[in-house]
Amino acid sequence: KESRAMKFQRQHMDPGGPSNNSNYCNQMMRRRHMTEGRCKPVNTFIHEPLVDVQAICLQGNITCKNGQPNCHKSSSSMKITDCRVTSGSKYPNCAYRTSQKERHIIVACEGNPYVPVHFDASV
Ligand code: PAX
Repeated sequence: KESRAMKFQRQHMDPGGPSNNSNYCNQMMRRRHMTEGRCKPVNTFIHEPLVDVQAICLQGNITCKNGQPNCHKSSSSMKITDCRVTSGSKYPNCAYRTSQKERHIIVACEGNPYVPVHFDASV
């Protein structure tokens, strides 16, 4: 079974990116299986090495949006792409707007090893 840590990598890691291609989100949301059953409304891909994203779990500890205490904010800004479903998108034809950004990111971490399992926000 896919662990929470592996699911985070599938949904959020793309160290080889970004591609400056307006179809990036349409392709990646499908390729990473986030358009099955429904169109996942919002999803962020991170274009930084996995070790740098895992290291966020050792950086500034903050409260998550859901009130849990296990969130961490990256000390550096990171290259990301936000994917947001378009208003006219109708499942199973999921259509996304692609926006590239450089932001500090907030992830929730769990386990031993203590690794990212949820993407909370970018700021
Ligand atoms: P998730 O299901 O929220 O969390 P995501 O991050 O890819 O998935 P399972 O067993 O899978 O249910 N977990 C936590 N979740 C939330 N908060 C804390 N503190 C926490 N600690 C552990 C994946 C797993 O992490 C567990 C949680 O129980 C899950 O376990 O975001 C909705 C989705 O949109 C993404 C982030 C979320 O997907 P929202 O609005 O509820 O915060 N998303 C959102 C994004 O990618 N980019 C964005 O900018 C925003 C706003």
